[in-house]
Amino acid sequence: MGFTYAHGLVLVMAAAASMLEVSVANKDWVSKSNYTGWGWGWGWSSNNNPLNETEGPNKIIVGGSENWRFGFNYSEWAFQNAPFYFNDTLVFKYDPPSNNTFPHSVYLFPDLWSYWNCDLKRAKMIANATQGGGDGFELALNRWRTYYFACGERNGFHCKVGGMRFMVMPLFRWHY
Ligand SMILES: *[C@@H]1O[C@H](CO)[C@@H](O)[C@H](O)[C@H]1NC(C)=O
Ligand SMILES: *[C@@H]1O[C@H](CO)[C@@H](O)[C@H](O)[C@H]1NC(C)=O
Ligand SMILES: *[C@@H]1O[C@H](CO)[C@@H](O)[C@H](O)[C@H]1NC(C)=O
Ligand SMILES: *[C@@H]1O[C@H](CO)[C@@H](O)[C@H](O)[C@H]1NC(C)=O
Ligand SMILES: *[C@@H]1O[C@H](CO)[C@@H](O)[C@H](O)[C@H]1NC(C)=O
Ligand SMILES: *[C@@H]1O[C@H](CO)[C@@H](O)[C@H](O)[C@H]1NC(C)=O
Ligand SMILES: [Cu+2]
Repeated sequence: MGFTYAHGLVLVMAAAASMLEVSVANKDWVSKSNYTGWGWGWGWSSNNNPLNETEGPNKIIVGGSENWRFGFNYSEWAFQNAPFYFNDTLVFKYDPPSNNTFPHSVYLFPDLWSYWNCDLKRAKMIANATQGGGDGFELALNRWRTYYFACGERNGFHCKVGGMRFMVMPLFRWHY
């Protein structure tokens, strides 16, 4: 378990550093540690729950109580709620389009370059504007890959300016 913890932390830091978005020197990164996800507290610094390795995969609501919306910093959220594990499920919740909400969606970028530039040309839509309603859109992290998520609305504006992007690299969980 000690190894899992350290291993996870190193990978999280590496992922965060490669994003160039999350500064480890940022004084806020320890204190702003409220756990906004939903689950049993696998986050390494996020809450008071001890690791409970008898639990199976978690369901994590992206953004916690903020859901999937414009103007929330999801790369920071992902950093604070890491690590995520193989077979965990991410849930994207957002209101369907109506007269008083702006639509959102979920896209996957193929690589870091397009993620970094919010370049949607080769991105794949995995959930359209209506699929975030109700219980939300669920995606199981069942591939050994880095997932580059973003909202695809307004031709990258939500991604670039609205903070609606983050990346996740699922880790192997040694024990259940
Ligand atoms: C998100 O937060 C990180 C770390 O605090 C910061 O570096 C980054 O610029 C923020 N991104 C947005 C879109 O506000
Ligand atoms: C974090 O938790 C503290 C104390 O529990 C609370 O006062 C604060 O409002 C919370 N911050 C956020 C962003 O939820
Ligand atoms: C871990 O979770 C299981 C299933 O919810 C529960 O039965 C068990 O008591 C928990 N163990 C600890 C140490 O919290
Ligand atoms: C992930 O879930 C699938 C289907 O439930 C299961 O067959 C597989 O063993 C799981 N893999 C890991 C590493 O937990
Ligand atoms: C949106 O507004 C139009 C005209 O203002 C109205 O006819 C329509 O019913 C509204 N739709 C919803 C979902 O509220
Ligand atoms: C979104 O996807 C759902 C499920 O595939 C489909 O039923 C719906 O028509 C789509 N909505 C739009 C606006 O494309
Ligand atoms: Cu959006």
